[in-house]
Amino acid sequence: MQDIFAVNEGHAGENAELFKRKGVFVINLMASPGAGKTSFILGTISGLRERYKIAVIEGDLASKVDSERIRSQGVQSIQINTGGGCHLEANMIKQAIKHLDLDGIDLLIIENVGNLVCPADFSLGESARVVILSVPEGDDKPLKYPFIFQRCDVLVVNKIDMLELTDFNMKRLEDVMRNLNSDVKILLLSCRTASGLDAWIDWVEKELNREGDIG
Ligand SMILES: Nc1nc2c(ncn2[C@@H]2O[C@H](COP(=O)(O)OP(=O)(O)O)[C@@H](O)[C@H]2O)c(=O)[nH]1
Ligand SMILES: [Mg+2]
Repeated sequence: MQDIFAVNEGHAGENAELFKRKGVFVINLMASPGAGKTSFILGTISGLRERYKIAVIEGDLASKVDSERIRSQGVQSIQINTGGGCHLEANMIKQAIKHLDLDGIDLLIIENVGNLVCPADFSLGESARVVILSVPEGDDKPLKYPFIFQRCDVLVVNKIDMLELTDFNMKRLEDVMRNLNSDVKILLLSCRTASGLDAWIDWVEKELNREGDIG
């Protein structure tokens, strides 16, 4: 396992260097199946597409359903099928980005394979790690799958339109998260109603401008 991680870190470091050189801000988006990753990417596209050039890499075990959803919005999307693999690895991203003109891209969003376990261990060379937890999954998931929640920059709590249908306890979630990851930014969102989308768009835009300053 240590060899596998070391090889992955090597590729991730090379990806990160390339992204930095080309001025691309890269989000590694992780969550369970059905938490709303693709819906979230579509919302992000609608909020930023007029000011920034966006591309998407979709990771799934099989099918090209999600990349077709993205392409239907006129945004470039590359599908990676892992053929059963439960996470993306940096080398897969390295191959996929050969098909992108990074010079023309400001923001690259990578939808990782739906899974709260394995993606946490494999850096892709991203600038930020964003995890989505959706309300129907329950507020206890950070307790049960701590690693992915410990290592994220932003936690998006999606499907807040469903809060009243469940016993999801936001205070309990926030308390657990402060213990696991005191620096995390928590954003509440409904991809269905777009409530909370502005705060997310503001966060990304600040990061994009910061990248521009450095680059
Ligand atoms: N009620 C509600 N449903 C949502 C929300 N976001 C996504 N969904 C639904 O959840 C399902 C899974 O969404 P999808 O974006 O495909 O999730 P993914 O598997 O994580 O990419 C779809 O039926 C979406 O319409 C939300 O904020 N509220
Ligand atoms: Mg999806």
